[in-house]
Amino acid sequence: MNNNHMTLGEFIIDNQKHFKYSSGEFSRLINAIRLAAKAVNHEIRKAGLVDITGASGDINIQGETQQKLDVLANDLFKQTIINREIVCGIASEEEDDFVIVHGKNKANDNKYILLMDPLDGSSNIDVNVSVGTIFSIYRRVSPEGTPVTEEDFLQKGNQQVAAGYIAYGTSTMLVFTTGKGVNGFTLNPAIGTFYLSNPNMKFPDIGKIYSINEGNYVHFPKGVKEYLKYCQEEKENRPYTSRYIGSLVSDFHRNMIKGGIYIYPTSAIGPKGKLRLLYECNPMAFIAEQAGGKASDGYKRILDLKPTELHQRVPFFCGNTQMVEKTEEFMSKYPEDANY
Ligand code: P6P
Repeated sequence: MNNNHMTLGEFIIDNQKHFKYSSGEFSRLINAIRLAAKAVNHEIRKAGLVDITGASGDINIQGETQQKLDVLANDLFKQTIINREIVCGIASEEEDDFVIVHGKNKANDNKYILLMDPLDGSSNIDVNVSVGTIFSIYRRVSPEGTPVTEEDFLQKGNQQVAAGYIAYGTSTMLVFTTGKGVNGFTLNPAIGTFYLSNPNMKFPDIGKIYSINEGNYVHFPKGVKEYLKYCQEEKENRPYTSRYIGSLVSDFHRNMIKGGIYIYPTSAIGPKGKLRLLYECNPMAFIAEQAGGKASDGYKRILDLKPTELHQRVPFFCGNTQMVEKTEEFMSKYPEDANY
């Protein structure tokens, strides 16, 4: 990495004037996420060693003190964010309910809430496949100085002030948006600094990759089955290519760079789909739209969906605008409740 690339710290300073809320708070938010990302990255990079040598860090050979990595990631992000005195509440895939964060003074005047999937795809750790962290940030809607409420977490995705992910892949990348486009930063592990490696990320106009777990084909809605057959036809620059890592962050990141669509639909065995609206679909949808892409549940814009519960699942079609619109064309042939 030649050092004429801007660092994340410099980028934050240069861009905090664009953050439509308090600039200092934006900086503290992203700095906290940056610190937690480096800590989680460190744990992930040595995960395979714990069972072999136990020599890594303060974890003994039996791994007795080793927490499951997704719980460890959850605790690292939660503690780092809380210590920064910036949020009044946190929701996480690893927490049954939202966490009320009291500021130093009892009356909590922190203005933001954070929602996260601290380690998405964590089952891939055992087979050395990339995983990711996904985060989403809103301003609270309940009165400042009072404890955060569920209403704060059930805002529509179109109210997000920032969203991003960390991809723990062949390199570690932090990719985020505050509504002014999408920028990607790559960690130089030798010095622990994130550098702006992918400025102003955009989906290519044409996408030719589809990412879906075709093992569930027999359970898919008719519209999805017909779309897959469309992708596999020998005509009009098709067939497309199928690529599915089984890690949302990695599949999304590749599709944003190379052009593609990620689909996790409802199925006869999963009537609501698998992915969570609040801390997986909404943040990825915000990023996708900021990168010129689209995200829907097959019928409606993800960011316009009104959440009803913290861990609710929704079908997810996300990627190149033209590919998402083609899937919606097939899905619209069948009413939502008669798609099997
Ligand atoms: P399946 C990981 O558990 C995850 O939430 C996403 O990261 C990934 O795309 C999907 O589930 C994989 O699910 O059912 O295909 O194994």
